[in-house]
Amino acid sequence: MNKLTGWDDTIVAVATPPGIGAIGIIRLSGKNAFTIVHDLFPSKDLLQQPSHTIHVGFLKDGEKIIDEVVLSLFKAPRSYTGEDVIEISCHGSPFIHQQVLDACIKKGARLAKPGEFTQRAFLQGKLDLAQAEAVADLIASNTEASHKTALHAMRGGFSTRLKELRERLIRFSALIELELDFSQEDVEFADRKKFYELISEIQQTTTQLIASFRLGNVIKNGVSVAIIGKPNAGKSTLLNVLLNEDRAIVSEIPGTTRDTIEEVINIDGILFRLIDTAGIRQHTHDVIESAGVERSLVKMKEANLVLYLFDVRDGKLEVGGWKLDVEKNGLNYLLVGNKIDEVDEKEARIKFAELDKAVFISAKKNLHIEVLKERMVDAVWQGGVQGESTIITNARHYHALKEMGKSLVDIQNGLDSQLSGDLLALDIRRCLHYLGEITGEVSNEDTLDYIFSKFCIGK
Ligand SMILES: Nc1nc2c(ncn2[C@@H]2O[C@H](COP(=O)(O)OP(=O)(O)OP(=O)(O)O)[C@@H](O)[C@H]2O)c(=O)[nH]1
Ligand SMILES: [Mg+2]
Repeated sequence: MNKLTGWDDTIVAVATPPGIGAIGIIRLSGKNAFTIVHDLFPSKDLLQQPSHTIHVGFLKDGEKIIDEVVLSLFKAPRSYTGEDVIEISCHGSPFIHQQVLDACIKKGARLAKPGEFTQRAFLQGKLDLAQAEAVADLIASNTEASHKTALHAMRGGFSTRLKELRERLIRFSALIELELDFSQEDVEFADRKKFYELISEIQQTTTQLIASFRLGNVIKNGVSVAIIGKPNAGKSTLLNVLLNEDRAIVSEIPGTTRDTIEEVINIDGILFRLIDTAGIRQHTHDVIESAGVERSLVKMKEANLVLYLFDVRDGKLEVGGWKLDVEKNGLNYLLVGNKIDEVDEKEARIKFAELDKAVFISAKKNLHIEVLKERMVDAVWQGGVQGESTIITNARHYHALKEMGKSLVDIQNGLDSQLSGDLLALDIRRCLHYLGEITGEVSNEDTLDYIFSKFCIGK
């Protein structure tokens, strides 16, 4: 690992966001962190201080006082990176931050690259790769649900499980490779039945993780919700009431909304991207409106969830075209009967009784909107992935898991057809490779640079 470029340097960066604040933190990590700061901090002999202590004093560049600061000391290996780390808390002025950085660089530190602290934590074995990537997700998390999945992954989540499976697979692989050395003698060290069981177990975990990606992805990036329905159904009114503001124009003229409008709301810790669309009707001679209708249909197909809104005063819900579209595309949808304030609620429920999924609301009078929100949240969690269970959110992991899945099928087919040990060993190696890619046992400098370059500087 030591051959990575710049690995030996002591790195420095501002760890707090740019701009003015109450305090700012400059972080150093590397073998010279203590001597560098020691030279800038005359009031105490830092080299004699124990780990996990804090010290107040002036930070000086030669005779010039830069700031009065607080130092937090972390000696290797008990630090975030696993190396010697010092955090300098100074006053939150960008000018002071720059002065502190310059002084550290003058004494031999180098400016850290994005994510380099976390990269070092990974290289020192403090975190595996999946955990390190979860650190970036944790920083970026902006809802309760995305925070929870990132935290779970950072604390080991599924990588512990994958590592355990990988170790068991390595043991089998070693036995099979051993058989190859004795190929003349026709011996079997690896119990094929047990091996088959292990492969099924890995396959189960892999399939489950792959399936969780859809949900993981919506948790991370938000659930797109297309509000679809005939002109005048009240789609824009619904958007406004969900947002609690007059975002879209509402009028009694059918065909008011021409273009799609998107806004974001947070319901129960989940981010929803609401999309108000142009009302769908087949026979419009208005070119702009029909372009809008086209766009609505596209948005509907792309959405994670469709709210199909209808006016409860309509004689009967035309379940024709849209339902086919929704179901053909495997879309998740909720039927929403609007304008319940205009009719007798009980009668309406009886009239539409055959629509078992329907929710009845009045967008205009703000009736049962909470029920609709609950149903939207339920629609996201449906599919059984809940609470503590592991959810993957990272596209890199998803692709590695997919490849693993393919190699597992090959191994199984190989076992079924009593494939020779050397060919089986190849498939196993392929599977091990992808497993290791997720947790970082298998990695190269380019992949690492790519992953960590997406972090912010100072992390
Ligand atoms: N009584 C009643 N009227 C409503 C309700 N929701 C919307 N309306 C009215 O229905 C009319 C159409 O509402 P919009 O929200 O513009 O309908 P839309 O579906 O966006 O229509 P287009 O953009 O033309 O497709 C307006 O006059 C609204 O005030 C409701 O719950 N009850
Ligand atoms: Mg509208």
